[in-house]
Amino acid sequence: MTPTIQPGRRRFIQGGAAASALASVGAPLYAQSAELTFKWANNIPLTHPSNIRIKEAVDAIKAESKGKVEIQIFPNNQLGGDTDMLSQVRSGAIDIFPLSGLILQTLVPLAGINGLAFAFKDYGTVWSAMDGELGAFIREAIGKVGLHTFDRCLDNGFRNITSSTKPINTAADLQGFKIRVPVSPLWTSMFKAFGAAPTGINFSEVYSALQTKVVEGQENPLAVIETAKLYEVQKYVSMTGHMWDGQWILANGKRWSATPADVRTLITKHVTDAVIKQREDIRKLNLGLEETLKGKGMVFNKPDPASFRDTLSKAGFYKEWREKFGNDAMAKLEKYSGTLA
Ligand code: X2X
Repeated sequence: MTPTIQPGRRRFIQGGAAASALASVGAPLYAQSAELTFKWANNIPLTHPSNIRIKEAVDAIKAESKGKVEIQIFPNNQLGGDTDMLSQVRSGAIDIFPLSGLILQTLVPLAGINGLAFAFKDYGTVWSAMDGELGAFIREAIGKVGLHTFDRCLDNGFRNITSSTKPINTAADLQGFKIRVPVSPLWTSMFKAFGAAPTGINFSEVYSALQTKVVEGQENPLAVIETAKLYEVQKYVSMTGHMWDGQWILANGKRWSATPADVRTLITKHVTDAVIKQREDIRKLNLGLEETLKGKGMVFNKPDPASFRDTLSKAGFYKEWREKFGNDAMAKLEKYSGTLA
């Protein structure tokens, strides 16, 4: 019996391997160029662990697909600020884009829930929640707006406040403090509840906003403060650890479902691998970065979280967000965080 040829069912990568074997016998060079290209864009420099690990994944995907699948990385807001990149991943101008759940909140309200102040006491709790029931619940909500979400999110980190004017020791120091926050309802609400004067600014504009003193301060994990060189325009780091933030890796839904299944599996495998390594990098980096940043002239202090938490409670912050997220969602979070009030 002669084998039936079913081109529609041929696996993309196998087909590619056969094609490139032919191509190597004196065929023109273009036959070896990638057949599927994806644009991956983000908001941070190439030196940040997220980009270092994603670059490794991209190289592995290219090698394993024999050059057929190529992901191009556009780091450091080259394709626009976060708000703009979010529109582009929805329209398909960008294929893959990691974004903080809190910024995604403008589109998927529930996605901000992990940013509730002081929800997570440590990384163990963060990953149980985000790789567990809470994360699954959030991904389901993201799926409803036509975006594919990879199962595991990148670590951005626990966030700390920096300032060019003064250290923040207690919540009272935040009264009237001009602080940049990412463009997100939860972030703005949190800093208003602290009594500060927050302005929503995309990360692409943060360095210049700090340099020109449009704002006095901002808040970010140490790995971002270091790789984006914010130490050049900020003096104090107050280790408030007021919230944990991570990035969901989003893909344009149509592009993703039109991608052959074996390519999706290949990309997912290497991206997941990169995320696991990236999380470990950030954890280790954060342990050593205090010394590095002190060496750049930054001054550190470690505030007691109590005054910050009390201020938020008294301002009705947790009550307001419990109503917005709803009891079901809050129950999923509080399974890991304990009661937030
Ligand atoms: O915009 C920020 O502050 C950053 C870099 O932490 C995020 O991606 C949310």
